[in-house]
Amino acid sequence: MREKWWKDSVIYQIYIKSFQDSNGDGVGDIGGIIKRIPYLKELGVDAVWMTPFMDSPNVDNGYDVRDYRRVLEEFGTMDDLRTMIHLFHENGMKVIMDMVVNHSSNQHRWFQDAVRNEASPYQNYYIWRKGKSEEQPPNNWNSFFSESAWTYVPERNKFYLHLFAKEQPDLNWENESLRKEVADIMKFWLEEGIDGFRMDVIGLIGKDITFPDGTFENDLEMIGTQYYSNLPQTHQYLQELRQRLDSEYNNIVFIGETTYATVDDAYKYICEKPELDMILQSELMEVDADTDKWIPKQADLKEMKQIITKWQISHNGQIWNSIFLGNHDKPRCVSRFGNSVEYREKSAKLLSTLLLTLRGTPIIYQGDELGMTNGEFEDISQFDDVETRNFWNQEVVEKKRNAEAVMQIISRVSRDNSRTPMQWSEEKNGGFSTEKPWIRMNSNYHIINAAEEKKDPESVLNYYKDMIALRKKFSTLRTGKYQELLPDHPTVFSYFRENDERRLWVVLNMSDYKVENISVPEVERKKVLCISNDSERKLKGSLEKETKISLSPWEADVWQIE
Ligand code: TEU
Ligand code: CA
Repeated sequence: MREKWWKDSVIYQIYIKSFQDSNGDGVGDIGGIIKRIPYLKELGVDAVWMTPFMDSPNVDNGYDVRDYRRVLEEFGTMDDLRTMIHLFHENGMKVIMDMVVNHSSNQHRWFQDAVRNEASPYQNYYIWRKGKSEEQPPNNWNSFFSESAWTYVPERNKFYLHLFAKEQPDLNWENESLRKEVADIMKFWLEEGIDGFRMDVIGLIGKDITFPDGTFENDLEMIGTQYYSNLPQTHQYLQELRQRLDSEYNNIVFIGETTYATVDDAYKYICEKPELDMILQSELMEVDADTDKWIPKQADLKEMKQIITKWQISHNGQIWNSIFLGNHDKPRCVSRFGNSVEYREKSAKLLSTLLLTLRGTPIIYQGDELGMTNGEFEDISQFDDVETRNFWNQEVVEKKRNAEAVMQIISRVSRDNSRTPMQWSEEKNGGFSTEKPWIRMNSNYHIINAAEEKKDPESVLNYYKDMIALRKKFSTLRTGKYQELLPDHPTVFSYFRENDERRLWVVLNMSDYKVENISVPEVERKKVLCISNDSERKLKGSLEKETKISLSPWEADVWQIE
């Protein structure tokens, strides 16, 4: 019987490059993580997910792997990693690693060999097709990073497929040897003590190998998505992979990133046959984008509530959710869904309440527990991210679009917003590094930083600690049933969580305005406050027979119904 420890866990996501530098080169590393294990233990998280640490030329910060069995030198050695895993385990935390196997780096020896040598056994590790001509790729698919999804290689007189940057050629999962190789790589890391995997864009591994042209009507965001998103063959590949590993390692977690997955896709991944234990679905993360992420719009709270509720209850609550409000690919949640100017702390605490009172496994992105805000970028040269730079080149350099307008968009939606260094203290470079960080540091580290927040009982950090502790105390918050109240309210998010032990009422005012006359459910029963981000509310502490309450701007309360 599998233990399913992740159902009771809070996961913390570490973006290694920006977490903590230990050797003064301005880049976060494994030594830095080791230094901060006590911080993570005090926060109360149960597991960490580390973004990729395998050898890489870093075109996409580790999401382009050059050697799947080596640690990136910049981050440390294999021995450092072993020490780190050991220390996490000693402190009662699990270690989940990012496995990037939809594609490799173009500098991987497999790809290098495939390019050079026609008879290479690695030829078939990648996806090659003849084009209509040297300039005309096999079909009209676009990559996620603003280019065509095909790049021509003169040596082979063929194009290879890459759904991301051209330096990230897609691996050919049709090939049995490749599939076995992937299982072996994963076994290699399991032998090192890894407790599970976050499988990068795993929903894209199966492709329609007839490679039809995409059509605007049936594709999402980019041309071609219908022919490679969450296809039946992907489910088969995952079942096979799982079978290869489960007999030896039956206590590991598989978290799959499945862009564009619907609840029905999720059901197949999680509930039918052993494939994934939870998915990372992108629907909520697209709520403030128009047809694609580069056309931002105001997030509609009602739509947000609908999306969350749908995922909480669909298929009779059988789909185990991962809950997250941001990650290294998204802007900071407080800048995006809260009010990072007038109500930064209060709205960050509200978002913490939301994250940690939903059903599923919450994932905290590093720095959100401090209420960190979006980066401060003024010039394209300050951006590092390949996606952002490609978009800039396409729009400003090639299409001659107005630079200021494009700058405005990228400073709002660029992935670099959440990749600025962790703000540990008010010391030089926020205590992240003794030397200049690899990416521009937020100047607000003098106010927003872990050392200051640790001392302040009312800080965002201490609120996160309390929320995590509450979740640990009440199984109701982890696995209890979810039921939404007030679905039509324009700014208030309100729901019950319930199991045999207790019923909790969560109520969140996601706006800058006070709201009056919110109906209190179950008027006859007394309600005791478990946690709140509102100082006046905390003074009162309970509701006796009130039928209505008013909520202050960004107020978040969790009540236990007696
Ligand atoms: O991201 C996958 C993904 O779907 C991206 O398109 C994501 O939506 C985009 O970055 C948002 O702008 C994963 C990783 O999380 C990301 O860091 C990698 O760049 C990408 O895969 C390729 O490996
Ligand atoms: Ca370093």
